[in-house]
Amino acid sequence: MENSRSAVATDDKLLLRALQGRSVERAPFWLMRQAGRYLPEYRAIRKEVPDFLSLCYNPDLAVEVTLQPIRRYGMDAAILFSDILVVPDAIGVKVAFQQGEGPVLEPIRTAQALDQLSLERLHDHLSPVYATLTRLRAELPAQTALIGFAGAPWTLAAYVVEGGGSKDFAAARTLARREPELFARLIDLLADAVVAFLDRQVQAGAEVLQLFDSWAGALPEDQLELWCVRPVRRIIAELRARHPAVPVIHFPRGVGLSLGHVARQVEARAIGLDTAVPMGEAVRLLPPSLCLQGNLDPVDLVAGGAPMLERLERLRAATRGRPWIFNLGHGVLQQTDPGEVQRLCDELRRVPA
Ligand code: 1CP
Repeated sequence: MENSRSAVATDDKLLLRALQGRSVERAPFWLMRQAGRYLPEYRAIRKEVPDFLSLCYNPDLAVEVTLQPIRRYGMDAAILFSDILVVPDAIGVKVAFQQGEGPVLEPIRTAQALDQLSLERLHDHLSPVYATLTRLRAELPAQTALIGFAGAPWTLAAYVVEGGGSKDFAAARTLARREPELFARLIDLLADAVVAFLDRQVQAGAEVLQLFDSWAGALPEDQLELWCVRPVRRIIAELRARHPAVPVIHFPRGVGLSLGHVARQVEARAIGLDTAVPMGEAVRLLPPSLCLQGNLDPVDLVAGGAPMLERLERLRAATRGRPWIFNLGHGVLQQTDPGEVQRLCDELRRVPA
């Protein structure tokens, strides 16, 4: 039986209350990429490890960097420190992060290459991530929710086929058009891996899950349906069946006018809005019970000062009466001044009149 004290504590977390559609005294907030290179204490830890993935797979260090922004700013949620590319790494795609160059992957473009990948070693490989979550759950302040995450299948496939980052992911989109059956096998494998990974994240202590579909906006309508909407809908349905109380936030970056369709189809508990979506339009377009998350421009946080706080006021006004989680429209930029993050968080913690 569940310990009743911890059940009450969980229930009290502002982020969870907003995701359940319950009343909150102020909007909960966290920031995508709240841990990372804009923080000097992150850069100090990063120097201790030979490469970025070693940081993701070291529970002592991953716990520490997850907690760094919470200690400074007291966000309402901590997001596991890891990366979306640990999933390709765990199914057998070789992944490396080269200093200053971003990720480099062994590209998967043929049936033979795809046949080499499997789920067999997934949990073994990702066990340090589960250990990190369990320790975080024990160490976080009682009011701070713990967010686990994964990349959505299309975004992962885009990196896997391309062999790294790209402006337009043309190789991945071309393979999807030319060899839809092969591409569907890759998407299905990634979707199975994501379900298994997120299921274990919840068992290890994650209370909320976010699916990052950072490159959803690269797909035209029919392809968006095949490679984003359908697999994400399946992932969310399977997670809901296993963990009905755990909310999923979907972040389909860049989908523009398809936002309403995507949101209705995938049935996430909340939708992450990117920088380009006008909040007032999102409020009109999306179902009233759907929790909205977003979407201050990360550049507004770099620029900082009073104009940033004015943008925040506009978001507050546009979302009044709606379940809303404050976030950025994309991750914190490296050149961000930690003092401006403090200014923003102080204002977010103030309960508006
Ligand atoms: O050397 C370093 O310090 C590496 C910088 C870095 C960091 C701090 C990378 C490399 N990843 C991360 C952490 C990270 N990545 C988190 C940690 C938790 C937090 O938010 O605080 C998360 C959630 C991610 C997710 C992630 N990784 C996404 C989805 C979100 C997004 O930004 O769109 C993507 C696309 C990645 C890939 C990735 N990882 C790192 C880089 C440089 C990239 C992008 C490569 C490209 O430009 O395509």
